[in-house]
Order: sequence, then C-alpha cells, then structure tokens
Amino acid sequence: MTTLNFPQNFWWGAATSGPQTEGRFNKPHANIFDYEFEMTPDKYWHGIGPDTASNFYNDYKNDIALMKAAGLNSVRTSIQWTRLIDDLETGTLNPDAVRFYNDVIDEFIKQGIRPIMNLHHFDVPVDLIHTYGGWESKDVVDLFVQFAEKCFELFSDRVTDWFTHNEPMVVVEGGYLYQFHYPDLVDGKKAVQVAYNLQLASAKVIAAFRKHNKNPEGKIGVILNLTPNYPASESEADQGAAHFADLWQNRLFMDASVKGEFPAELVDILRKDNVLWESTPEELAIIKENTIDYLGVNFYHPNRARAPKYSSDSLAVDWLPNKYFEEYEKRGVRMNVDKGWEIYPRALYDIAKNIQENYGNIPWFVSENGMGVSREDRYYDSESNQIKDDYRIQFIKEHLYYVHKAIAEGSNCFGYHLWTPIDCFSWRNSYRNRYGLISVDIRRQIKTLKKSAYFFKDLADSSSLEL
Ligand code: BGP
Repeated sequence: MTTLNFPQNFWWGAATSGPQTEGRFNKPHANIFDYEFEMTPDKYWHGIGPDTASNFYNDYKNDIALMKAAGLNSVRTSIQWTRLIDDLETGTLNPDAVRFYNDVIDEFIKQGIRPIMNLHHFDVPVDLIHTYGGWESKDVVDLFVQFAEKCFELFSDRVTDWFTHNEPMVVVEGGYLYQFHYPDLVDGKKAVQVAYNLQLASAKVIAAFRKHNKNPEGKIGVILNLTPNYPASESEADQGAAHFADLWQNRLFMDASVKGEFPAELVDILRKDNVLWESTPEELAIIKENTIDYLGVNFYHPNRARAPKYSSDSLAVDWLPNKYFEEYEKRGVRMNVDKGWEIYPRALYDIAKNIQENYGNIPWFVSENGMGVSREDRYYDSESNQIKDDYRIQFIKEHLYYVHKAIAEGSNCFGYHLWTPIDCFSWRNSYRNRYGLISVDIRRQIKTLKKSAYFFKDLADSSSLEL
C-alpha cells in the first residue's frame, strides 16, 4: 500500500450552487431555469424543475452538519442575484435574503467550514434577458457589478474567498451555440460578444472587490471548465483543429483572466471572420489591470478534437466555432456509461502542467470533479443504510493520484472539491445524475451519507490517500 500525503491546509471540500439547492422560496426574481421550467416543464427530466430542491433555504443547518460529517473543510456555493436583489435596476436589497446568507455564512464558520462564494452560476435573472438581452448587453455587466458590490459590502468581513463566474464558457455554449440553456440561440456573433462581456464583467467585479473587500485575507478568482483538447491524430488538420478548440474553449477566458489579454491569435481569427466582439480601449484596460488572484478548475472529462468534416461555410450557416473543429468520442476509452462522459484522470495532470508552464504557476484548485450516476438506489444496502458508491471512491482516488503527482512536481494546487456535497438539482437533467457524497430522497426529504462520505472524511482528516 502507498500513502500519498497532501499539503497541510489543503482544501478538502465540495461544490454546489444557490440555484441548484435553495429552492424558490421567497425569491423576488426568476432566473433562466425558473422561467424556462414554468414555460416548458417537459424539457426537464421527469418534468422536475428547480423548485424541487434539496431545500437548503430551510434545511441549511442540517445540510451543513452533514457536510461536516463528510469531513469537508471548505464548501463552495453561490449567492443568487435573483434572491439578494429586490430591484434589479437600483440594486435595493431583499432583507430576507440578507438574513439568509448571513445565517448560512455564520453556520459554515461555526462548523469550521470555509465558505467560498461564487457570484454567477448560470443564473442570470430572466427579466434582464427580456429587457436587455442578458449577457449580450453591457448594461447587464454593470448591473452585475452593482450586485457584486452589495455582496462584498455585506459579507466580505467573513467570506475571504470569492469567485466571479462558474464556467462562463457554458453560458456562451449553452445559451448561444448549442441550445442547452435558455435563451437557446444559435448565433456565433452573439456568442462571441457574450464571451467578451462575461470577461469584462469578471474584470469589473474584481476591480470592485479591490475597493469594497473588507478582509485583508480576501481573494478573488474565476472558475473555468478547462479540458485539454487532445487531437485525433498527428495530422496537421487534426492538430490545427485541437489548437483552435483550445484557443476558443480554454484560452479565451484563461488568458484574459490570468494575463489580462485575449490570445492574439484568436482575436485575429475572429476579426478575419467578421465576428470580433465590440470593445473599447477603456474596457480592455480594465481587463488588463484586473486579473485573478487564483483559479478554480472544473474538470469532468477530456475533449478530443479533430478536423471538421463539413465547415459551417459549406453548411451555409452563420459563423460557429465548429467550423474549425469537431469533438468526437475516441473508441475504446473508459466511459462513465451513465453520463456518457469519458473517464481520463491523467488530464488533471496535463491541466496542472499547463498552468505551471504557461500561466506562471498561479495558485489553483480543483473546483469541481465528479461522477454522475443515474438510479443510484441500485447501490443501496439496507443493512448499512448506505449507498455503496465504490465507483465514486475509485473515481476520486484516480483523479487525486494525478493531482498529487502534479503537486510533487511543483504545481501550486491547493485543494480538491468534489461536485457535490448533497445530491442536487441540475439544470435540464434535474435529478437524473447523482453526484453527491450525501444522497437525497427528494419526495421524503431524507438525506443520508453514502459510503463515499465516510471515505472522504478519512481523506480530509488525514490529508492523505491510501492507494
Ligand atoms: C457542471 C456545473 C454544475 C453541475 C455539473 C453536473 O458543469 O458547473 O452546475 O451541473 O456540471 O452536471 P449534470 O448534472 O448535468 O451532469
């Protein structure tokens, strides 16, 4: 048996978000999922929408106690814009939400869990889409900054760790390219502008943080879904396709967040294709000056890219990034059959090396990693009253092996967060894929530690992994 020791003060934790756990209770505004579910419930797994939450709004004390029992020393969730702000234009506060988030933060601290707050987890208020076009509009960028300032004023005395967005590329891809998030458009030009506006919003929020943060220990970053793009072959065409996929999917937000500049090569391609975003020199200066303190990396599966069979030119559609690359599933690789995602833990090592070699070894942590499994009650063992999720324990171990290897080689990785502490609602997939250390019987609202929760507690308490 080998023991892998991790650094002291390593963040052992799990991640979730407000819109996926709190439920609708007392929220003054609908986010895009609340709205879409009301309009088209059949788009959601079994017609179950975000109202059917694990009830964090009412049950947060019990939930935080369960997180403690699973050994977590840090938890990321998010503050909902649609809950905290009463009047989206003027930024007046919803007093019930101020009380709620204060109580939640205090409870985390009381239980010895570091609360990490994210400000945007795909949950833009739907009214701002209908009035302004959502993230297409720079007015919305400024309204988001106003919301962020309120958060820093209210909570930064106790919350030291902040993130501006979770996976901004998913907002671009889901809402403006591949139709898996409202407003469900396919519009390359808008997608490019939304990407730019999200980056501008992140930089402006960082600038606001530098002004309003009340805690000398305070830090702010962004959470990106970074997936290496492995080319299908050595051919120039496949290498070029993977290179573009990397520029678009990873480096757009990564370079701008860490180095303060978009990759020049990507900017040139977008300009040549007549889809470059509208920017001003003042905005680009804000992006340049307001880079992140540290980075969160969400990693579930690698991307494999090859040259596209058909270009969007030949398909006579407007500009799409897929004119340059196509994602494909490699034959013979390990798959999580339930989720349809490849399992390739070594990618975490490749991500760490990339950060070390190309991004000044900026401090980072694994902010989401996890294994979604459907019908998890198949693994319920009545004798121990546990879901025996050995596959999840194995998944965590294999990924941590590569995190440890990267740290041993000098990577500045300071934590590992599993998605997610307690099974939670997930966008259109609702409760199909269960990811938690703690299971939820949604109908009866019973929450039970899975086998992986006991494993995670040992891991976190000892900060070491037995292999
Ligand atoms: C990530 C998101 C999470 C969560 C997770 C699992 O990309 O940041 O919010 O949804 O994916 O997603 P799913 O349940 O759809 O498999």
